[in-house]
Amino acid sequence: MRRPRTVVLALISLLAAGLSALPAATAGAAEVEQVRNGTFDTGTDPWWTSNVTAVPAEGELCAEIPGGTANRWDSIIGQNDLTLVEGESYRFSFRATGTPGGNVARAVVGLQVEPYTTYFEVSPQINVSGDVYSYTFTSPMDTAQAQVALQVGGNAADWNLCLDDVSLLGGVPPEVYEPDTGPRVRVNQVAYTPHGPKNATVVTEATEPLPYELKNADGDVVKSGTTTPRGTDASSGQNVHSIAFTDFDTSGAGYTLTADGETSRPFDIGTEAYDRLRLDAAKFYYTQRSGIAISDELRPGYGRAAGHIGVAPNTGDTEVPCQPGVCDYTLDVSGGWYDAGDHGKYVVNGGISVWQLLSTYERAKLTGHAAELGDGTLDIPESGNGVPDILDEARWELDFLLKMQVPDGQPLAGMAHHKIHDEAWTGLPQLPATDPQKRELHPPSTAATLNLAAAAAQAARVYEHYDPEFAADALRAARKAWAAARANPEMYASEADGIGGGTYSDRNLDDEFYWAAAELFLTTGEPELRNFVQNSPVHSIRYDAFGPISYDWARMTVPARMDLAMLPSSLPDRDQVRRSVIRGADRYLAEAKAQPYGLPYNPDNNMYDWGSSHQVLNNASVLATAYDLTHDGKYRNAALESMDYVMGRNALNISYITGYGEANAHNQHTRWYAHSLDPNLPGPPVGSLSGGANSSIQDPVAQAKLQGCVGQFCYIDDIQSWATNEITINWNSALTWMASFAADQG
Ligand code: 9MR
Repeated sequence: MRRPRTVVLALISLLAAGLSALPAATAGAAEVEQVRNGTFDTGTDPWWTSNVTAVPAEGELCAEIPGGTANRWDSIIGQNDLTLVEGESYRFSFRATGTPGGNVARAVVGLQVEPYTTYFEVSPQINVSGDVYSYTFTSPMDTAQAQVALQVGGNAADWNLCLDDVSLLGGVPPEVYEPDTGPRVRVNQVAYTPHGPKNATVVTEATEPLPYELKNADGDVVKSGTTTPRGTDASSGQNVHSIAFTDFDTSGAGYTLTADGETSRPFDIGTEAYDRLRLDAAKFYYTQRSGIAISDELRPGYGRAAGHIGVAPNTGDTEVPCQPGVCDYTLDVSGGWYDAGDHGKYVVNGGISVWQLLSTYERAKLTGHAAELGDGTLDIPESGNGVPDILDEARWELDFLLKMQVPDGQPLAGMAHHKIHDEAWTGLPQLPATDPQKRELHPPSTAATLNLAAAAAQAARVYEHYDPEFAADALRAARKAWAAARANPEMYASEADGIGGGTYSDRNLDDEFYWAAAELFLTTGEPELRNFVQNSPVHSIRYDAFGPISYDWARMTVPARMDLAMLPSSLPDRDQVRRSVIRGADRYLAEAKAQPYGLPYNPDNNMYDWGSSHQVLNNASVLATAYDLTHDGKYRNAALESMDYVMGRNALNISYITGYGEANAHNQHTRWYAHSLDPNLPGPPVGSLSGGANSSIQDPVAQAKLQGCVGQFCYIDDIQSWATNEITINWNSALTWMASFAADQG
């Protein structure tokens, strides 16, 4: 502990005066310090350092850190052999001074041995002012092999760091986190469509109806009425009322709703925001691209070097070996999109994302809106090539998916490798081009093979008009994958294969077989495939396909049904499929009506799923499809009303779409739009959907701040909350699909 001179002098004079008025210890009895010699009063033992040069200092640890290393962990100051107790909360704090200021340190509490799991991490900037950093987290583990470490590498130039008062205090109360939820009148903070539903939710203690006023931007009251009490909303635990002002249809900006003494955040009535969102949601993919430099001209502020093109320090993705023992060839699997905030590329999740973008286009074509997604709409390098931009964008991923297929002449030829990613998780922030880790192909899986088959089969019909050669290649690859999956129906990706990348493991593949067969059938019309579809256990009317979650990367029955319902084919029981989609929509319609926040998603036991905001949108897309099938306005209205939830009409009063709505998610978990960790990096692009509330709060930040959260409240806009606040290609595809539907209703 380095004491400022004045304090030292004051203490000396207190002692000299014979007084014993030393400050009382503030720690409660149960709070126990885990770190030894965190004040450096007795030298620097038992601290260890790696690739830093200790500088003599009194009462603190100062070190020179070399610049120009690639990773945070290339220079470390740490202490090992600490004990953590599962479920106990700890306050991790330290004082740090950096010269020059502005370098980033990664402060970690984690396992000191492989796989070096981090239980808590933050990456603050260290300044010349000498700041105290303090965080509370809850240990997910019992271990006597924990370490605290400051990983200080990965900065461009040499710098100096002084560290003091490092503390890991056990037994502290878990932090009480109070989200700023703003005014109690909750609206779609972006826009209601002029001829669509207009609903709001008021959080109040009142049990009787309350008066409300709708005001325009000038503050004139343009409508008034009374609220409808709705009782306690299970998804938030709040007592709420609802407001319906659907019949007000004058377009404009800056409207507000006032009730119970509170005024909502402003909103528009109009369609312009949906026209923009349709494109912004799809533009998200360009900056997720691997294997190509991102043009700063096309995306101002987002230009960056190409990631993983066989140029150091990357080791991939042009010649990627398998994990040891899996294969003895290498593959060029460059290109594709990074899955999310990580640098992994996964065939399973690539498949649904491609399907949803291609379906956005197929639906737009069927409903006469293809031009809105046409050539030149997305400002991508291919704009102007005569192909609709959304197809050019999906092609970037399709080419990658095809590269993941096991080549002819190798064992398991035709199967698809499940995924490719780093050997271990990289820290934040990390630009794709600076990722130095070893990349590996993971074993082929049946699920990945079926994703490839389905997406490539769909591509074969969608690209036929623009690029017949590619369409033919895609169909060949799809057939080969289909045959390989039939021959190897039970090759499951391991649930344990989650180091350095997600698992995307799924042991129920009836739905993936059904989806791949449906796409192949819709493209080729072949009777054998039709028979497969009709005999699939998930095709049966007795099979309940429309559960609380309609579909996601692991559940692909409903997308198959939607396509079989919408696209022309010789399926004899097509009407029955259509009726099943409409019955599914009826379920989500009932959920939306029953819930005061109007969302068509009501998970069992109120356990919000990982990526709940996209589950809301996927369920909404079933409603939208029922509207396309029936033209019954009740489905359209419920689908449009679902947008309210993701645009701010929710318990947290937050829009989950970056750049849309006055209070919006913009600190999502990502390694290269990591502005909240490094001011030199951009934040997530406008139109990025955050995963949203997740009741299982798997990450340390969510665990520290959201213990005991109810449904909608299990969310925090913090870059380290990877369980509640990530961005992914399959979530933005849900947003693209629904934004396009909503824009079409203008
Ligand atoms: O979206 C996936 C979610 O359904 C799973 O429950 C979760 C845990 O396996 O993984 C999510 O996907 C992540 C993937 O594994 C790695 N990239 C980021 C994805 C979003 O968090």
